[in-house]
Amino acid sequence: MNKIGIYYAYWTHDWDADFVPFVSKVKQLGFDILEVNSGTVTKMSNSERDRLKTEAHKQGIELTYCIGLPHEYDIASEDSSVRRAGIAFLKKSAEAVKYMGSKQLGGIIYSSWPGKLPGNKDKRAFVDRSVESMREVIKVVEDCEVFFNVEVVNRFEQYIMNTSAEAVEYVERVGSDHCKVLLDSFHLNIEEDDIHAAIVTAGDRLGHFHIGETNRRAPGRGRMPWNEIFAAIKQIGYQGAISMEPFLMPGGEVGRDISVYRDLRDGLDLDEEAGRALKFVRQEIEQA
Ligand SMILES: [Mn+2]
Repeated sequence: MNKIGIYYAYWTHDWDADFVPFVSKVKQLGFDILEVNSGTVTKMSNSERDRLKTEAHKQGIELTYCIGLPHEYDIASEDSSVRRAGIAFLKKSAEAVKYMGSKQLGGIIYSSWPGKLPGNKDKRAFVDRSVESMREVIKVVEDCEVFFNVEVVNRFEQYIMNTSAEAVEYVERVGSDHCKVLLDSFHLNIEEDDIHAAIVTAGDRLGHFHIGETNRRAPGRGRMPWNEIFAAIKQIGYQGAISMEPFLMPGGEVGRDISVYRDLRDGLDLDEEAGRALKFVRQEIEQA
């Protein structure tokens, strides 16, 4: 059975947070993994990292990492100084993940988030620059023995890759087993003709998987075709992490950046809802 995680920002209004209290929270709810913001961990001192690492070890919780790079670190940028800054930040991020004793970092690490293709520009030049930057980053990722997973997101959030096929082409061009694909059911639902086929297309290139309903409610509340998704996951023999990313609360940086404009909690207790979704996901995987 795949290990199941949840993203800390389900509970926060800000991207920067103290992750330590969330370790015991997700443990009590029954999760295997807490997914945190790699930007915050990259900026931490070693003693701050030690505090989080110790707590995760004590609770038996694995940590995975996610980020949408800010514009100043866009490794696809036309501005070489921006690309240099992004490459340096991603190298530091790989070293931070290694320091934590963790393995997986993913997200929009190939450009910036949210990212729109500048008008009248050829996308291919941006993809080429991103691949070239990532080839440099991935050497450090390999040395650190960690994995960078490029997340396929919908057209309203990024332009470099919107489909599983585009992501596979990207990681093949990067040419390292340490650069893999991150698929997310929320984004798959918007862009793919066939969700099952998209997961099969990623195949053994799949390095991480995000789940959520079509409106980013927790799994089990909407019309996401879970049986189709988990059957595909089983078909390709994916053994990696499955991390849920529900976003229910409007307000703050998180509500603003995720475009949560209405309260999706509907009176639900967030902890109970996460626990319910976890049971639902484990049951769906078993039945698929
Ligand atoms: Mn995601």
